[in-house]
Amino acid sequence: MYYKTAGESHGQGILALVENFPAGLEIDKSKIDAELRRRQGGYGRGGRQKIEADTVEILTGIWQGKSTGSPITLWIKNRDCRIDTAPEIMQPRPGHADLAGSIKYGLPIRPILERASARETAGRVAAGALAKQLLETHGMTVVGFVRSIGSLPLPTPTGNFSFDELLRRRDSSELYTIYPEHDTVLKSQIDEIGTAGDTVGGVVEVRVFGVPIGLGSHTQWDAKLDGKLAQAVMSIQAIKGVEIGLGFESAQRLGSAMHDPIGYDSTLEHSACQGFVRKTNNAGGIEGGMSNGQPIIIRAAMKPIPTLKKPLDSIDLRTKQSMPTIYERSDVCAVPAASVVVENVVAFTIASEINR
Ligand code: EPS
Repeated sequence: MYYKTAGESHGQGILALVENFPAGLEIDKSKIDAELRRRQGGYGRGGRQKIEADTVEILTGIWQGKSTGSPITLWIKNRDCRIDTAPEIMQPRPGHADLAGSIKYGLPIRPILERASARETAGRVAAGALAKQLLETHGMTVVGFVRSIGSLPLPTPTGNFSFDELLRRRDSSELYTIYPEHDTVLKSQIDEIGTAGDTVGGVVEVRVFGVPIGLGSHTQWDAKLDGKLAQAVMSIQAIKGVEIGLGFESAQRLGSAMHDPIGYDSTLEHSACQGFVRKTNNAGGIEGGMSNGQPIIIRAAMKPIPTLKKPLDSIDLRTKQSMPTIYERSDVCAVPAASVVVENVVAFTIASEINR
């Protein structure tokens, strides 16, 4: 199972084509729409989301409410469709695809930014929300949330939170964190940053519950589950770091304080872990490129969005003279939205492993 996306930020819309989705699954379109709605939300979003009201149209691959095994086409229409009249930009924005894309393809910046835009993630979320419905039939659940925004610390969640508890907490926070009591402080931080004409990034985390032992493989570099997840997540716009389990912190620990000792509990024989229990999950549910029956835990670092009200130094591509970047509008903070994108991208990657 795999997917591709197509579409431009201010073109007619965004499309996702999902191949090799199994036949016979009942598909609930409202679950895809709910994820699209969540992706548009979160405190700190810019003016664009007041224009768009994303819903999916399923163009192919579903018959009488069920998947047919044929390619599934998911279509999300853009309301702000003005690509042909949108102004040309001559100053590439530091941090964006503008400079490298324009030079590589020998094109003006406009067609580059239109495809590089994070609007494309609407397609990834639609594909992921479809894949989640396959995961559900295998008893797997996925939840994504915001771990931090900017430099403001949030408590570190313990490994003991259940899926339901994480979901309940996350859905009561305007910032999609699992500590809604910190929303006020985070919101005023975002307001201050926005007033200063700046943008802010953060860290998001995704946990997958009910993952059986043995997804992925140790046998080849491109069959490893951690490698597949890292590529899927790292390819999301503005993501600059990915870690699984303890991630970078594991480099500082001794082996005895890192690896998760193995125990056996026969009452769990019929669950995902087949009875093989761990007191800790520092490995984040993956050992040797394979799922080990523990929840998968993956984090991603999102850089601040490169479109800033406060201009940055750049060069006019025609004259090669110094010119500040120009600004139309942007998000001050899209970290909550990124948590939805990472959640759905992870869901798709795991679902592809059960349906190879
Ligand atoms: C984006 C620029 C902004 C964001 C956009 C990503 O769009 P606009 O230029 O129309 O204001 O809002 O994200 C989305 C449209 C979205 O749906 O997430 C960019 O340049 O990457």
